[in-house]
Amino acid sequence: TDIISPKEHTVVEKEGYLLKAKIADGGKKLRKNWSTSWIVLAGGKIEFYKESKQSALTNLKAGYKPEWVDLCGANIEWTTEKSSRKNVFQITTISGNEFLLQSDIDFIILDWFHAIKNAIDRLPKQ
Ligand code: I3P
Repeated sequence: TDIISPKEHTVVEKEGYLLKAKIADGGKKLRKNWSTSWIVLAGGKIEFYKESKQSALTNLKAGYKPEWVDLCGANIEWTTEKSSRKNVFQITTISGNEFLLQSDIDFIILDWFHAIKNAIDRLPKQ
């Protein structure tokens, strides 16, 4: 696991709130449970914070490590089948983790889709 620390000079490419649901872990299906997450795209990975950005930063200083996904070799695609919600895309990692991300606001979810897709395309495939 990893955290964003000022020491690492990690460039944050994008950050913001989205609805998130993890639907598989290591290929094993999980019960869908949507929750708002503070999401940070940086250094070829995405970090998911359960709380607000402010408390996330406080927890980071205390050594709390967020959930994160390695985008190396990951796949991103829009889906209309895995949710009744609009504006949903899925990220699937090499390790078989599957996440749905959603926003009701079209430009917000489009910006996120393109930012994550660009990050994936810049990374090695394995
Ligand atoms: C699920 C919950 C999800 C919903 C899902 C339900 O019920 O309402 O929000 O997904 O639909 O099964 P529960 O909380 O009892 O697990 P969406 O909001 O994405 O539609 P699904 O079974 O069609 O995936």
